Amino acid sequence: MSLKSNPYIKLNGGDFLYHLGIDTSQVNCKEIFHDVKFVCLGGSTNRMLKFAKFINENLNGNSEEPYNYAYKTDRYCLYKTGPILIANHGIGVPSLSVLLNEIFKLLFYAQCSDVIFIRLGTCGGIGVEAGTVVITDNVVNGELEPIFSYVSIKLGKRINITTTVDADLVREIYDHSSQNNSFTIVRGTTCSVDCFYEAQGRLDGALCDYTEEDRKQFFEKLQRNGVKNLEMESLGLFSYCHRAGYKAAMIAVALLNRLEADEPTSNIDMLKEWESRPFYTVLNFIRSKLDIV
Ligand code: R2B
Ligand code: URA
Repeated sequence: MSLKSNPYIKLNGGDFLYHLGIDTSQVNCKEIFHDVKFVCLGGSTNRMLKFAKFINENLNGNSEEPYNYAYKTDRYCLYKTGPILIANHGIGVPSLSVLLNEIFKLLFYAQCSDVIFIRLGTCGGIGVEAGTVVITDNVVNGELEPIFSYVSIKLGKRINITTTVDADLVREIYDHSSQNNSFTIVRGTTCSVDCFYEAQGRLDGALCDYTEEDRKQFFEKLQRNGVKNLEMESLGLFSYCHRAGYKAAMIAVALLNRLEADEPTSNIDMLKEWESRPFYTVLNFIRSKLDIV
């Protein structure tokens, strides 16, 4: 048996998942990971450890320190609590793509089925208040096209992949998340770009090749096109997951309203509280899927 998205990868071939530090000839992937149904991803290692603890406590009533399966490396962390795999992906699509390739292979070796990927992220809001949670229902690049673009060695060409978001999954997450929340949740288009500074129209980067007026026009264009947030991974997430045959969703908290500021607040306690808001949205959704009330 081989992987559908790559016939060269064989089930019993033996594989060193280098960036996770997992050697499949030493680790019994099927025994450990076979029951995985959700893969929850976020940028930072500490936030994902916090999320693993949160899920442990709220889903399993267990306060044990989660075990990091990727302990041999400091590139990524990898936790498992019940049917939920939790990892960090770093910043941007290149870092995310390395993790996704290795997680897709891990799920294949574990012979998992019907797995849903969810990114719990942070973002800059467009016309939404800081602290608002945005569920992506449409994704576009910096040119406002729903296209993920990469260069493949296939004929040395640029490949453009039209990228869509699963409307049923968005509805399901939204319907289950909008109960009992002390914060606002909205759905909207996410604009996914490759830089925190110039590609997001910031005036406070070290480099800036546009004017304040250009920036104003960019934000107006985003608003006219229903864009609610800016971030750096969702286009890659939706595109890679679709190619590998997985459903994916993106839930991100706005750290600021970009129509008002460039810099997120320096109030760390406030940032931490906002960053944990998508945890509740994901918990409600996973509970509903697992039929836990
Ligand atoms: C949101 O936050 C990070 C940049 O600060 C990046 O990973 C993203 O998409
Ligand atoms: N992440 C981003 O990519 N942009 C922001 O403004 C905040 C978080």
